[in-house]
Amino acid sequence: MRTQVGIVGAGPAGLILAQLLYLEGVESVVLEDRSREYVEHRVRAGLLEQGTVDLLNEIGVGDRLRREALEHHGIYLQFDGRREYVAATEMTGRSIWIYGQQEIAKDLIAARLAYDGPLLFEVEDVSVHDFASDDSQPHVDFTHGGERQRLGCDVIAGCDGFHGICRPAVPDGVLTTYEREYPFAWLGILAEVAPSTDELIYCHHPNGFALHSMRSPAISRLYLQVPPDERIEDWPDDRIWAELQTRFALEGWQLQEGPVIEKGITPMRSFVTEPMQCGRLYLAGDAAHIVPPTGAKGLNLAAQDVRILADALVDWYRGGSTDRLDAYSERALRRVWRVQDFSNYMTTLLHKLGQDAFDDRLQRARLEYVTRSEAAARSLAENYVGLADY
Ligand code: FAS
Ligand code: PHB
Repeated sequence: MRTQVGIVGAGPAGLILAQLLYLEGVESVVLEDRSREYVEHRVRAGLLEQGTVDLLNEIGVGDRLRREALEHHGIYLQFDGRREYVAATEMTGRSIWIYGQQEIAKDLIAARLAYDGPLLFEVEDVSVHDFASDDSQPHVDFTHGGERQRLGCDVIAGCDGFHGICRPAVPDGVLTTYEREYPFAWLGILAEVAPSTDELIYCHHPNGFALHSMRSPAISRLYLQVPPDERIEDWPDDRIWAELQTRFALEGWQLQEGPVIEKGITPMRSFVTEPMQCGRLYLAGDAAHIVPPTGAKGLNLAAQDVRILADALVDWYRGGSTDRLDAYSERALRRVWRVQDFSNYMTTLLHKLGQDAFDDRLQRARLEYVTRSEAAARSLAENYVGLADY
């Protein structure tokens, strides 16, 4: 097999990149090791920046999103038994949107298959080769339908997530990684109950952080901060609801409960790889960086990475210039570190950090500041809705 761009991974990064390239007449083949069923039902992100929604509309996969996504104009911060509103749209002119990651995957896969764009699911033993120098012959080896195959390509896009094979395939000494593990995790549930709030509630509580998000007018998405090694078996549904009631308790407001249809525990880490490229291999999305989900940035960052990469690839195919390809990492990393800083800020602002009493007071002071200072609230808002052209 031969193509121009070999894309490993059919998550948001890989599928958006394939669509961007297709619209510019650049060929690609997408290789995914899970089934279509799995990719289209994997519960992950739900909050989209205005910029991501604009991009999905631009590449022609926004029809259902425009009909079904929920537009939000701000968030609530809850602490010390009070709930304060951050009017993000009022301060930035940009909205945030609730639309499940699996819905985005369904829309992108449907678009890809509608024009017979090569997209292979359930590939096995994927490995990437011969990409490290600019005069190499990059190729991806894989097994599909029991047959070992080789995909020759000009460049490889590593969009295979944090646990993928592309980043580890880079020769030693090329990449530098920066990481931070947080001493807690998130227990997340999907529940068949109408959200008890019109917009997201980020809650700071002595027992730990809690988040009330949603997926639709009938489906709520809620998260609890739990210890890092917590087992989901130790959290029967009634214990989860009891703890959510405790953390969200507020005079005159009631959290509605309902059947839990999905639950899981997610580790909390920050991770960055520099550079995000090696020769003809380009890393994008979670393959290159992970942010704690407190800032709701992972998917949005993946979308921005591949927008930059696609523009640079089109430039190269159209005019032969590698300038933008050579600058891909530098350009993408500027936003990656902005988002890393914001995600760390939201995480340390709202989680129980096991700190001493002095730091406790400092955390309070920061929460107080962001709900009293217009300048502080605007800074949070502009990062939360997504910085344009950063
Ligand atoms: P992905 O991990 O999504 O996709 C990589 C793909 O590569 C997968 O389909 C995988 O199966 C495939 N793959 C892996 N190895 C392979 C191999 N060897 N061969 C072939 N294919 C391979 N982000 C937000 O922006 N907003 C949110 O609200 C938000 N909430 C989140 C909540 C949770 C609980 C979690 C865990 C994450 C959340 N995120 C959120 C972040 C999340 O959405 C990721 O950033 C996003 O999925 C990144 O997309 P990709 O880089 O495409 O990686
Ligand atoms: C979600 O809806 O899954 C979600 C929303 C906001 C976050 C994290 C996750 O900060």
